[in-house]
Amino acid sequence: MKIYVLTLTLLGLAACDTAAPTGEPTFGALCETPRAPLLTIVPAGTTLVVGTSLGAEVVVGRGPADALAPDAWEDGDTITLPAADAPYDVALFGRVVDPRCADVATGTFAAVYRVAPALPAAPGDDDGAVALDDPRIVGWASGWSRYTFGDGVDRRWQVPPEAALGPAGEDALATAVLGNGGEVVLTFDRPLADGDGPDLAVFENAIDPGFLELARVAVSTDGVAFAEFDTLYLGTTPLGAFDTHDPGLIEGFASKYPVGWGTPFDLALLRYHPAVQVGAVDLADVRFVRVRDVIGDGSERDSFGHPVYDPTRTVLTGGFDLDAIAVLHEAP
Ligand SMILES: [Ca+2]
Ligand SMILES: [Ca+2]
Repeated sequence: MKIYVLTLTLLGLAACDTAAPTGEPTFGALCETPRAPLLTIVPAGTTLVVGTSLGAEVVVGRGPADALAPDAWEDGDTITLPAADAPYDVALFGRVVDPRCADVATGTFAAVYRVAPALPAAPGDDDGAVALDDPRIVGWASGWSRYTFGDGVDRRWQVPPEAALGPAGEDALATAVLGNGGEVVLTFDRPLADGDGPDLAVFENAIDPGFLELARVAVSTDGVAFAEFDTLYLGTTPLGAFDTHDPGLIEGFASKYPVGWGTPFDLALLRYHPAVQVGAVDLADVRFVRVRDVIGDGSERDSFGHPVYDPTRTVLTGGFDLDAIAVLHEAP
């Protein structure tokens, strides 16, 4: 039985709705709308598993980008995106066929994937990187509600994360230092909302295109339930503390780009997240954005189950260094 790997990292929200301590799971969880990792762009050759938290039987299908239904339903829960003709857009679908769900209305997963020969590696590679003076920016994070720094943070950097508030800049030292495994939650004057294209952009302080540290980004309406963006990491080699990343191996993490360029995030990619599906996170009313440093020793996994490597183990300004979070769409 294939169980979609993302479910291993859900926030406990699905868990409370999924199973009694013993015995059969509830039908509501068993028959949930299936999903696959959703990213702005995926490389050709990617294999997607469409599944549910509890591994209900799923069929999948594909069609043209404007299709409302698949050309045909295919057995199995897996789709591999072919390399031929990339770049291209394709619509993928999935639905639960488990007979125990026959009497339960379940939703259909439907998403358009942008398939490229390879992931973009630099701003300007058709990747949607957001410049710090991008005219689409309508605001910046203005407050914070939580800051828990990890290890590897020198005492001088153990200060409230005020440096991450307001506009991004070119000063690589004006950042909130998260430390290894640390996290910060920022707040905004007005809620963010899902509009056309990216809705927020996260800026780090990398002074060199590969001198990146990775973080996971999640959003919340109430500051309690968070929906975390899917991630893809294609590197296979552990990185020492002063090694550099290849940005072309990274998608869905902050940060992919050097100082002055923000990594875009589209709230629409979270529409099948269980926290959104049950209404705990409202994509038209996002009030909190969480940025959490990735422990880069390979112990953490991306949404596809790959180990994630990040410079390990960094000190002084260890971990992700958050410069700013830009708002591209806010609630009316
Ligand atoms: Ca959007
Ligand atoms: Ca890290």
